Amino acid sequence: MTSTAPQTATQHNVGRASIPVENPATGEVIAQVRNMAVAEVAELARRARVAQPAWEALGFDGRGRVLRRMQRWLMDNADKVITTISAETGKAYEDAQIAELSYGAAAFEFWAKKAPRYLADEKVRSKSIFVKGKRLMLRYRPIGLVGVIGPWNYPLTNSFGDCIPALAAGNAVILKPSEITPLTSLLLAQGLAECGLPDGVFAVATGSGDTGAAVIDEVDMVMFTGSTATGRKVGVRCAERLIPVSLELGGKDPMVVLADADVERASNHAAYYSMFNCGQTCISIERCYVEAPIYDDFVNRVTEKVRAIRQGVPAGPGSVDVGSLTFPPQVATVERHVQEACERGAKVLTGGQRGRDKGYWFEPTVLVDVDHDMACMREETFGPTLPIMKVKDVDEAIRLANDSEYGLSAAVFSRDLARATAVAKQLNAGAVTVNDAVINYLALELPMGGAKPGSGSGHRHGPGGIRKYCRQQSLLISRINPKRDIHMHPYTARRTRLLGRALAIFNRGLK
Ligand code: TXE
Repeated sequence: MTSTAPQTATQHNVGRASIPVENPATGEVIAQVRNMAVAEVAELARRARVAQPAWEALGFDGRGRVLRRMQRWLMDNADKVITTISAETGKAYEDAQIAELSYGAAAFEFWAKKAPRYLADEKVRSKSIFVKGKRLMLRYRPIGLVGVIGPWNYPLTNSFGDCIPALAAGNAVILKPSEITPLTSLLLAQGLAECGLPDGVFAVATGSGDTGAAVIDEVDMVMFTGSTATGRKVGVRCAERLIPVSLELGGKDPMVVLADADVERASNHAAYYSMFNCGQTCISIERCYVEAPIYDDFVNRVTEKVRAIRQGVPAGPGSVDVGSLTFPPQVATVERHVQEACERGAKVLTGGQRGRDKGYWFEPTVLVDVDHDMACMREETFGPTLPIMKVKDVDEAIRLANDSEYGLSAAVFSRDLARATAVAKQLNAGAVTVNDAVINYLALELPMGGAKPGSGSGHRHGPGGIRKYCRQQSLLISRINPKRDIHMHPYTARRTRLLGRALAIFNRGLK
């Protein structure tokens, strides 16, 4: 994997004091941001640690008020937020509206509402004879200072989005956005300040991978989203510091289409969710397995739909369906996967070429006659390609879908819901959708995370999506308090016998 891994953004920026931010759809430099050094990150951390206790002391209601104000702020500034995201990622206006703005607004409301429930003190009952009559309680306390290190494909959802539950839990947060897309995070930091977030509680550490490493060295917990290769480095550094880490890494998400599927619905989902956000979604459809009887029909429909996609420089609502790639080296990765597949016998049904205009472009592409020796079926392409493979039966589809180092997401299409659900349960992925795809990410109640190491460890969303930003504290409160408890020194034969009898009765009772 290492020899074919794409160049990282960090390699472009080593030693620079500032980093140019490009609009990847035009190639134009639209801003410069600081490439923060170790000392600057340390100062952000110092200020965050000073500010955190008062933020925690505000309680769920006080923090929830700030978060709900931010939900309104996002909607009041919707066009500005969408335009900023679109300018630094090259994505279509609607891609930013559907998957970023709508997610962000919902997430502020969700965590403001759910934090008090998910983090409420829990009464615990114990069978231990030694704690009879004592009060036992489990509490969730904020971990302190959380570092969120994010990627470039969804600057609001995947990067800033993880800061929301961390803040709702009462932590201070330092966000290290991708050096490719830092502007959305800076805009949202301004929004949080306008909504009354106390100074220092949230900071954006702009910079390259070295800045990210400096963040890890300062914080009490890390939430990382990005490549499997960098995730491994982040995991090692966290292990050296003995701090917890949650990793959301790559995906090579399969779609299985059974012979009794609604071919029109399945092909619409395949075409849309493979090309949405120019294919740069960790849970997008990256490869497709279709049972032989409907294969030709499915391929024809998908090809027709992908051919009709309007790709171009986003210029507001409705202007294009798909924008550019965001990360410059991604063009070479996508091209390599398509070329290598063709050299080994695959066929391009539509697309297949990089764009010639300024910016970073690759055409929406459908590939057939592919097999599992090809990079396009094994490595994360993270671009606008859909390789489709014919399978003889459902067992072959399941075997091939599971033949991957990744296990983030998967989809099954069939009119027989019971059968599709049974297939879904056999797929080794953190989340599986039936007759749908990707949309599970917007159900914040439902955990999402990798089922195999290549896709990371830990989850976002659901109760675990906020508890991971907390330390568990167990409390035991003794209410009946004799001067000395029966099991204490000095040990005597009589008391030992009594205790033995009590244990025997107690453990028989447990049967
Ligand atoms: O990712 P990195 P890059 C995949 C996609 C892409 C490849 C590389 O295939 O081609 O990853 O993209 C920070 N310590 N995905 O280079 O390196 C870095 O600055 C601490 C899939 O952008 O993983 C950025 O903020 N931090 C993915 C973040 O890590 C470090 C989404 C992610 O960068 C660091 C994006 C270090 N040593 C890309 N080195 C998905 N699963 O959604 C870098 N960083």
